[in-house]
Amino acid sequence: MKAQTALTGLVSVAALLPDVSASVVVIRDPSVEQAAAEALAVPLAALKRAAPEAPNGYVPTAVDCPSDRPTIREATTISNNETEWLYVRRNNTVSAMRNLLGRMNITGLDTNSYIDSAANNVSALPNIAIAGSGGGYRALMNYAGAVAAFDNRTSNSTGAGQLGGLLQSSTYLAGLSGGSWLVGSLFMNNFSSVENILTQDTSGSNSGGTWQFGNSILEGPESSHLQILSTADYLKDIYDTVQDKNDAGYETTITDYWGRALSYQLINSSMGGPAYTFSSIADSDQFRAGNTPMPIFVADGRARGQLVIDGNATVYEMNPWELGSFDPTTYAFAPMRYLGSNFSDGMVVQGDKQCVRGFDNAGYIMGTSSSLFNQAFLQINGSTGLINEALTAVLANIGQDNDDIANYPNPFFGVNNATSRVASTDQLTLVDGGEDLQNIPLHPLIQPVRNVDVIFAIDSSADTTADNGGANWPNGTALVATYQRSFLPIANGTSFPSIPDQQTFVNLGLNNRPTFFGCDASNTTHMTPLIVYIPNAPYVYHSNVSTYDLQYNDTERNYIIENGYNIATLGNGTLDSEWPTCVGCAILSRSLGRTNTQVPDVCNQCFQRYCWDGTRNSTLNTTYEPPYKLAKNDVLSFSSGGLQGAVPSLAFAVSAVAAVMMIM
Ligand SMILES: *[C@@H]1O[C@H](CO)[C@@H](O)[C@H](O)[C@H]1NC(C)=O
Ligand SMILES: *[C@@H]1O[C@H](CO)[C@@H](O)[C@H](O)[C@H]1NC(C)=O
Ligand SMILES: *[C@@H]1O[C@H](CO)[C@@H](O)[C@H](O)[C@H]1NC(C)=O
Ligand SMILES: *[C@@H]1O[C@H](CO)[C@@H](O)[C@H](O)[C@H]1NC(C)=O
Ligand SMILES: *[C@@H]1O[C@H](CO)[C@@H](O)[C@H](O)[C@H]1NC(C)=O
Ligand SMILES: *[C@@H]1O[C@H](CO)[C@@H](O)[C@H](O)[C@H]1NC(C)=O
Ligand SMILES: *[C@@H]1O[C@H](CO)[C@@H](O)[C@H](O)[C@H]1NC(C)=O
Ligand SMILES: *[C@@H]1O[C@H](CO)[C@@H](O)[C@H](O)[C@H]1NC(C)=O
Ligand SMILES: *[C@@H]1O[C@H](CO)[C@@H](O)[C@H](O)[C@H]1NC(C)=O
Ligand SMILES: *[C@@H]1O[C@H](CO)[C@@H](O)[C@H](O)[C@H]1NC(C)=O
Ligand SMILES: *[C@@H]1O[C@H](CO)[C@@H](O)[C@H](O)[C@H]1NC(C)=O
Ligand SMILES: CC(=O)N[C@H]1CO[C@H](CO)[C@@H](O)[C@@H]1O
Repeated sequence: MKAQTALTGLVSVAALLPDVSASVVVIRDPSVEQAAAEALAVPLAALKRAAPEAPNGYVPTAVDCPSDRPTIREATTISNNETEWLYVRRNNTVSAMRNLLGRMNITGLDTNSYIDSAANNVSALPNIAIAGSGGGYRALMNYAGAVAAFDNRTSNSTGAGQLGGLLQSSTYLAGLSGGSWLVGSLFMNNFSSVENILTQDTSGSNSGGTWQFGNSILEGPESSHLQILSTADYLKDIYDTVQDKNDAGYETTITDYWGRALSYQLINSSMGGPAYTFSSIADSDQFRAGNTPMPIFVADGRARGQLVIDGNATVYEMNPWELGSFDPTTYAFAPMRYLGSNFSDGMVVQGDKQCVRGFDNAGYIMGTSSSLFNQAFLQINGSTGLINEALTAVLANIGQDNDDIANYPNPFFGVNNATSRVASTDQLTLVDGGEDLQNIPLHPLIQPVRNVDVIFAIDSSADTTADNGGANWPNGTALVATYQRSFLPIANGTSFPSIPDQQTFVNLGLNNRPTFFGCDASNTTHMTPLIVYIPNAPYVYHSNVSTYDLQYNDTERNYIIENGYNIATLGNGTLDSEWPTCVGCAILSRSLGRTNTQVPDVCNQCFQRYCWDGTRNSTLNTTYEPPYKLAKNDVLSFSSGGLQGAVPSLAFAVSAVAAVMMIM
């Protein structure tokens, strides 16, 4: 139950800065000056985390351009910012990798001296990426479990059977849709560990930590930073901030509401931190010092009026410095910090106050990668019963008005006129990165200019449709989509390991245990990373909850995260005590090839066990009911009954958004 208290109207920003005792009380619904005061409070603190640095909260604001005016660059390579940052980060991964591989018991290879010699020869050093798929809260939680397992700050994560330190060894941490919520939430919270985020709230259910999923996203969390929050105030705040952006002349869409609502659940700051920008990550101390990997989100381009998306869609990435695409249909990058500015022919138009700051609101960027409303619309056309006519009408309206996309004043206007699809459009219209079925954010990681060696691909997709508990598991669709796209002209020099059809995935159990693809580097014409595919499966909990379930109590949240931890570690080595060795071999594989180093026997044994060997079995079989992978006494169950009726959450969510838009 929520109650209005004397605290309502006041919010404390002390917990913006968990390690600092400074406490600033600001007024709710702040004016421009008040918001500026809140933003100013932050530099007072010693620690510079991703920050509420937008000049005017959620509302983008025109400012004077810096002396070197922002420009659009061609996508021939990565940005200078990334190149410079890589130098620092990759150097930092040396000792992390040395520690990690040293624990992995790779008999026959002196990993210490191997890594030490690679330290002076960056082309020998393994280059690791981690990618988390879409799939709503299921994806957020499953990815959180895997990232916790990879994080050496997690308790006991550096013991036998464990993989702690893989996160510290990695260069890139990518997220798509629900996967971007996890990555975004970690970065907006000063790259806290998952364990730290979870232990912020220890007093039972829905007790006020950052990840309060017990209330649906349209009800709002119980509290926002020590402040009891009523649903009405929550919705009004969301509505008001979006309205203010609209009044300032920016065309808003349903993604604005969605992004604001997500912020309340993912950003540990009062009122969902309306002034937190994605580009502020680039300025945070931890990131600049190369103590974290580089976050990358993915979204798809979708023209107005177009509903179905296929492999020819332009894939965009968002990173702390830039938004753009390597695809020839755009082939350019824009500075993240100045999104919203009036760019033309690759430059901001001349004049004072032509640069815009604050458009890259962190929630909006996460909302862009996950604007799944169009997807919902497509599903309704094919589904019956579940969703009522009224909702269908609402969604149809949204679809007709094209309100289901994220709008960006198009920074690529007049750029690459001959080949770009967006050279002559005013708005750049982006949608959920999974709509082209490439539901794992592999696209930025297979770009040859990034030289990634190995991608740990955490797949929480809901592909299977079988009854009896067999629905909402992955079946390899995301990998198949990326593989097939690699043959289209739009692939523009990227390539991908051979991937079998989905029925083979199911029949051979490739969707039920980790599988390596592309082990033989010589089997593809161009360089490809090795893919360590880690599919969602029931180890200790049936984590195949619906994408559209937007509500989880703390117990179920923790169970899904724990299941994810077990997926990544094979039950802490219970299912294969050599799993950490095999992960080490996957990390080293491409590097060993480049340095002409003999592959140790233990690695060859690993590859026999985990590499897909080219076998196919496409016999039609629609049954998929995976049993628990761990023994009964490891399986998690709820102690008492009290089953809550399942809320038709998407219906609720969408009608509530519509209600907010209409009522207020
Ligand atoms: C990115 O690099 C440019 C110069 O290439 C520099 O002016 C800018 O400050 C850098 N951005 C960040 C966030 O470090
Ligand atoms: C690389 O990292 C080591 C510590 O791990 C540090 O001593 C050294 O200065 C760094 N080198 C560069 C070029 O940043
Ligand atoms: C985790 O790894 C980092 C990078 O190698 C290292 O600095 C840190 O001490 C490690 N932390 C723990 C708890 O092992
Ligand atoms: C390391 O692997 C070897 C086999 O290559 C095995 O005999 C040994 O027991 C393992 N050591 C540990 C600590 O797991
Ligand atoms: C870590 O290991 C110790 C000793 O085995 C155990 O008591 C503790 O509960 C473990 N912590 C976690 C978070 O699993
Ligand atoms: C993608 O575009 C190419 C031409 O660039 C075309 O040949 C192909 O049919 C398209 N594929 C799909 C799936 O639309
Ligand atoms: C591209 O198109 C824009 C507007 O349509 C035009 O202003 C610009 O000159 C063109 N650029 C080139 C290089 O042709
Ligand atoms: C795999 O998933 C797709 C949806 O992503 C579905 O259409 C297809 O029927 C599934 N195939 C199998 C064999 O599970
Ligand atoms: C949490 O949710 C699960 C699944 O809906 C339910 O079985 C369980 O009783 C709930 N626990 C609490 C404490 O509400
Ligand atoms: C593996 O370790 C994690 C973290 O310590 C724990 O949550 C999980 O239950 C363990 N799994 C098994 C099967 O013991
Ligand atoms: C090797 O490449 C061929 C041709 O693309 C493909 O059919 C085969 O499945 C690949 N083998 C493996 C193990 O990936
Ligand atoms: C490797 C490759 O084909 N690169 C092309 C990608 O697209 C751009 C823009 O069309 C071309 O200039 C590159 O040559």
